[in-house]
Amino acid sequence: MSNASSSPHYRLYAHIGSPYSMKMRAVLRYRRIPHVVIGAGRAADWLKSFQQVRVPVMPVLEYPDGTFANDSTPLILDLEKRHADRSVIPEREADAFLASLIEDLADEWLSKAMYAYRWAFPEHTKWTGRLIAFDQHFGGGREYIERHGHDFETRQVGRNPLVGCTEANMPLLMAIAEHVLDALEPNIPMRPFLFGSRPSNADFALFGQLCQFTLDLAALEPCQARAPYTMRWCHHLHDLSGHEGTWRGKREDVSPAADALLRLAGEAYLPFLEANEAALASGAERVRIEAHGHTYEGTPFPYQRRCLEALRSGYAALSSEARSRLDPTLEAHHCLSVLRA
Ligand SMILES: N[C@@H](CCC(=O)N[C@@H](CS)C(=O)NCC(=O)O)C(=O)O
Repeated sequence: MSNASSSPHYRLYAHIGSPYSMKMRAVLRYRRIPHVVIGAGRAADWLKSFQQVRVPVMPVLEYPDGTFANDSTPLILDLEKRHADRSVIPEREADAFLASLIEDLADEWLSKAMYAYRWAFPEHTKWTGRLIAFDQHFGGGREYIERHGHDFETRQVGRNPLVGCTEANMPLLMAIAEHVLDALEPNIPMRPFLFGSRPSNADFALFGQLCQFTLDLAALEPCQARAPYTMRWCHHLHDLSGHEGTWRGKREDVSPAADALLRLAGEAYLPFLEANEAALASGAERVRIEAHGHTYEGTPFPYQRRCLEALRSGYAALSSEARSRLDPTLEAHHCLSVLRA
């Protein structure tokens, strides 16, 4: 029985190999919210934490009052209500909306490239399985780790078709990673964050996925060669507890990286969300899009329909002033019609 109810801090059940775990841990650290991480070697505890939430996905956050919740996007928003300092939601309304769109793109689209790098390169998955089992069963001994590593690898590779990491989709999945790295790399040396000199929920979401590229064997070399500063940036984002910055000033534009990411949203991610919604509505078993000269075909998911609904209601809730500021950019990047639908 945990004594969390009398404990003044949060407990994050998390792993270094879990992108959303790293996103949440980085937010808690940056925001200086007292917490401990239940990770390496605490497999039994985080499995128990899964029993406290509706959908067993990582990370799970245990609140100081002993309640549990997961799903990083609403968790981050909930922490905003409970803690005032060092917010990660940009203060300008229009920027906050763009940040939510980029956060979503990172969580739901870049994540497919992350999964592909991790589990769709057969020459690497044996070691990936073992290394993640090492994290989960830290100190468990080589034999135990290797047995669990093999089981984990088998399970995760078996999920490739479900998450869209098929051979036919690989060119598109790799193009997602390349577009994101190319959006960030030229800007990161001068402007490490998208909406000023402090990090937003969008920066942390991108980081969550990208920091896995610094761990995964298939991603390491190509990403390092393509985007060395972005890879290094990931190591900084892990702990920005000492960072001080401001949101952008009136005369300062959003980073050109945000613009490039919006272009990616308009070319691929939002069309994917729209096709996903249409497939669910018509009962089609497959969702299919063309983007960047490649094809993506996969299983439709209700979770991603909810993502689209959330983006649309975020757009609909904007003040007319914010909307008139945003619309030309959204229109130029082919994002507007999907958001208005
Ligand atoms: N939308 C969730 C996604 C969380 C998620 O998918 N977590 C992965 C690990 S990174 C997971 O636990 N997958 C289930 C599994 O591996 O059994 C979030 O933002 O937190």
